[in-house]
Amino acid sequence: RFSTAVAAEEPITPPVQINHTQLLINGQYVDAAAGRTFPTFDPRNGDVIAHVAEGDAEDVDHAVAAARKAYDEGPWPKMTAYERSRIMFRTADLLEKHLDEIAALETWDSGKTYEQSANVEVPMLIRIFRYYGGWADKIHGLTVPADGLYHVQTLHEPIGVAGQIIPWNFPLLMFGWKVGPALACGNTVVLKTAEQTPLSALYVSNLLHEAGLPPGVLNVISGFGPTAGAALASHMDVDKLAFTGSTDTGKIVLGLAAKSNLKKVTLELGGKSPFIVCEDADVDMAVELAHSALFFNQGQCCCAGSRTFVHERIYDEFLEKARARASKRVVGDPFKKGVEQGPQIDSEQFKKILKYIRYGIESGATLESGGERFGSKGYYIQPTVFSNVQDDMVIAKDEIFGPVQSILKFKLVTNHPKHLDKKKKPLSLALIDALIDNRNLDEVIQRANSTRYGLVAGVFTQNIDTANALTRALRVGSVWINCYDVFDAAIPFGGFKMSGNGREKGIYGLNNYLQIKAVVTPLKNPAW
Ligand code: TXE
Repeated sequence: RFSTAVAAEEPITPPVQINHTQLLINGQYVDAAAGRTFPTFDPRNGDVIAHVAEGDAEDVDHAVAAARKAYDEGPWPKMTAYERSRIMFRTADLLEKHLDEIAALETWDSGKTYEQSANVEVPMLIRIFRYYGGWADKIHGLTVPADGLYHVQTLHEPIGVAGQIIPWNFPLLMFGWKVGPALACGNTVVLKTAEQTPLSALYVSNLLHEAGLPPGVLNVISGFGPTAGAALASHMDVDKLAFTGSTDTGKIVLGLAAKSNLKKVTLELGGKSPFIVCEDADVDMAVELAHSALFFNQGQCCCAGSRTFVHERIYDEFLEKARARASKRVVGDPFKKGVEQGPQIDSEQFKKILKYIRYGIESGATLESGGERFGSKGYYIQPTVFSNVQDDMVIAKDEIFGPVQSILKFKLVTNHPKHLDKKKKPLSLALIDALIDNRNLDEVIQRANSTRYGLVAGVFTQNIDTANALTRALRVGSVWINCYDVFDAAIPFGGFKMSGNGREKGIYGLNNYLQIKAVVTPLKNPAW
């Protein structure tokens, strides 16, 4: 059913050279202080791609000192905002010029398809640099009409040294979402990449310097979480920490921040997002979007639509089509044109996903498609579909982070406003009542919300009232109605509940990197 011919071939040689494997501190590529390195692997076959400098607490100290100096003594926060903006725009131009190499490096290190890297992720990275480059000279405070004879103004100032810890599922996008707003606001940065994917950030950071970024403004540490990551989270001279990763590690870094200097922390964590297909949805569109909502990036997305709720009246048709679509998914070497799904990131994630597939089978869900590894080399997994999934099954509760779709049946009880007595109340109030009633009535709302996570949701319906009711009742940071995975530099992203706090991207993303200073001056000097 899956195109095994592709995996059996020799892996395609990536069209890129690896030039940067050292840590980037104070504008220089340097070895780790302890001289250690670690291997980064090709997920297509487990071969070593390169040995990369392994930073630890001492290197983090050096990087933070460089960032502190670049912040305190300048030139970065002291440069005109226009100059900062121009460096960010020049960076975007250089990223565009080197798009092919960057995309190849990203695919080689992470296993995502080259088409995705080149057509989606690197272009989004470029867009982020242009978006936040555009903001750099438009950040300003307010004048405040306070009581009394005072002139009151607020200054929106950078926070200082930002520590950033990113994961391996979108190495470059996470780099952009974090570095873009931090630099636009005038902060300096120490960023720790994920140990699985250190290469692309090192390459791209060189382009930032080529664009004119002064030394020390952006420092990049490759290394492991409990050493380099923990050192950054607990550093006394880091003013702000931005983290993307698992909820468990999010708790650890928040604790480290609290125990050290109470640095401000924003967290973007896991999810178990509902994808709700109502009775009146366009089934073919919903099948296709539910498929990509889950399988995109090998299922390794915090916002994966990992609980596909389908109304009972269209359930059979949806299931048939979802199974057929997954069976047609093209798995293989991510460098090959037309391939939709590459390997999982590493053997740990590969084993974790296969374990969850076993749990699904053992707990009585129906395996409709896939269920095993794909090929015999590397970390490929067959696109897998389970039906008859129940809310209390572990596959419906835990973040699997792999190509495993879980389909659940629901019954929507809609309290449409036409049933209301319009004579008693104006229609606008009646509508609000209807929405509130829906919150109580709808089984799917209760089930969708019954998770510790709250990142995103998809809603598929042609009925505006149903869409409104679900949108307002779902406790999530983003709702996509009749669409999914719409990421734009201007649209904020982040979670409710244990999916994290703070919002990245858009105007809201700036708040993470600014602090507000209130300045009060008497309108008339009291001594006069
Ligand atoms: O995540 P970690 P892992 C989820 C997904 C996945 C699971 C485990 O379910 O299967 O997490 O993945 C750094 N102090 N997500 O183990 O540990 C680490 O080096 C400071 C969802 O890779 O959270 C890396 O840079 N830092 C997620 C980053 O944290 C530490 C994306 C993320 O790794 C640390 C990735 C420590 N003690 C995984 N320990 C999403 N939200 O998209 C680790 N790190």
